[in-house]
Order: sequence, then C-alpha cells, then structure tokens
Amino acid sequence: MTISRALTIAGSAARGGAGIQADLKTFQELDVFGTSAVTAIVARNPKTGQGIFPQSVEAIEAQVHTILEDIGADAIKTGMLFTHEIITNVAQWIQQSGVQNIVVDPVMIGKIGSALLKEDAMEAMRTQLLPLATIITPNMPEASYLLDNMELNSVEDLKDAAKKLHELGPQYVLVKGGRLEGPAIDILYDGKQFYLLEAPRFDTIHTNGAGCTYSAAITAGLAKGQTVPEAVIEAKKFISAAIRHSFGFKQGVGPTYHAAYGKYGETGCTVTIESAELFAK
Ligand code: PXL
Repeated sequence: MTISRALTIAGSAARGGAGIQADLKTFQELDVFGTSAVTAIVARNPKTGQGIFPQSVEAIEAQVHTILEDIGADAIKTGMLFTHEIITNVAQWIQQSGVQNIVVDPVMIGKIGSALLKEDAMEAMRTQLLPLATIITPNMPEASYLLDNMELNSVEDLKDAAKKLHELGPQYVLVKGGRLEGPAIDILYDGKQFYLLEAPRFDTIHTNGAGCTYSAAITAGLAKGQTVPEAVIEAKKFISAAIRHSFGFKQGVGPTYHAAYGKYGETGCTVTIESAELFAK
C-alpha cells in the first residue's frame, strides 16, 4: 500500500485545536500520513495566560531531517515558527529537501491573543520563506502586517492585498476574509485569476485553530497530487464543515471539529473565478 505523506513544521498547541495537533488530525481525516517537527510548545489556558517554550534549532533540525530521510514528504506545511533563527533555518531545509509542495501559513497571533511570531522575525518571513511557497494562507491581520499595515475592509481590499503579496514571490496567495461581515469569503490569486471562495457564516466563537486546519487541509490535497485550486476548494469545504460543527469545552474559544467534513459532509460552498485584468485599476 502507498499513502501520501505530509510534514508539518509548527508549534504544539496543548489544547488540541490548533498547531500540529490540528494539522495531524486534518491529515488523518484526508487520508494522508502526517509527520511533525515541533518548533515550540504552546501551553496556554485562559486562566494561567501565556506559556511558550521554543525548541532549539538543533532539536527542530533533528526532527525535520529524520523525517525527510526515513519517510519523506509529498508536501510540507509551516505554521508557528516564532523566531528569526527558526525561520532562516526552516527556509534552508525546505530548499535542500527538494519538496515541491510548500504551504506557508504565516502564523502571527493566536485567537487567544498571544504573539506566535516575534516582531524581528517578520522580515525573515517576508523575504526568506514566502518566496519558497507554493501557497501562503494569511488571514486579514497577517496580510496587513506583511504589507506594512495595509488597511483591509472589503473583498476588493483582499484582492489588492493578494496582488501585493503575490509580488513577494509565492506561486499562489490565499487571503482569508473571515473577519469581514457577511458570508466567509476568501480570495485565491495565482497572478492571473481571482478565485472567490464563499461559505456560509456560522454564528460561533469556537474557531481556535481554524487557520491551521484550513492550511493543513490544503497541504493534504497537494500531497495527494491535487492542483492548488482543487486543494483549496476542498479545504474550504473541510474548514467550513469544521466550523459549522465546532464546540466549546469549559471556557473560552473552543476548537473546530476536524472530523466534521467526513462525518456530516459539506455546508454549501461556492467558487467564482474572475480574471484579474478585469479588475485592474
Ligand atoms: O491558530 C494559530 C496557532 C498556531 N500554532 C499554535 C497555536 C495557535 C493558536 O492557538 O497555539 C501552536
């Protein structure tokens, strides 16, 4: 038997809804063999506040290399990388690996408000990692930070941001509009066309790890040989179902339900394709 393989290089989210835990659950749901290299351990709970324990570059390198040598990877995803030093090294290992499908989720701030990327690491993210990406998946605050605090208030702004981010070098840009009002609209841009992905808005606060889960689902699709638009469209269905069926535990922002798409199916997502030229200003 053969199975597609995906490696996530990301933080461990002890609460189980985000980070490598979300990634591995998502890979499993989409029938991809998941491996992980832990960059930092995040142990936050709403009462005790913040606890972030970065791993040494040596420890991260040992994980990445043992995985790539023993198991290999059809796709690699990066999540929380935290420091300039970790980003620089991860970028180098990705280049050396020769793996073609690279998903960069430029994780910066968690839903509970903790900083998952140090300020001085932003430039390394922009110049060293983004150009290696097959696709980057910023949410609105992340897109804004990457573009010198560009203001994003509408779908048209998301398209402008996608164009500007594409100039930084990734093959595809997915800007996620979850923070806008109305339906959940994301913009996928390949330098020529915009794909507008739309899902219903569900009234829930429990979206911890939604970004990790979405980009992990994209990674799984790419690992299985899907094209980027195919992988993103299926991932949108996956995350929409996971949000629709999300749940809270004792307190605070709960996780999305990673098994929801397999268990309950789609929620009714649509895709519209527009030529970028039509919107040129
Ligand atoms: O959802 C962003 C995120 C990414 N990575 C780790 C996290 C979180 C948020 O909780 O803990 C490790």
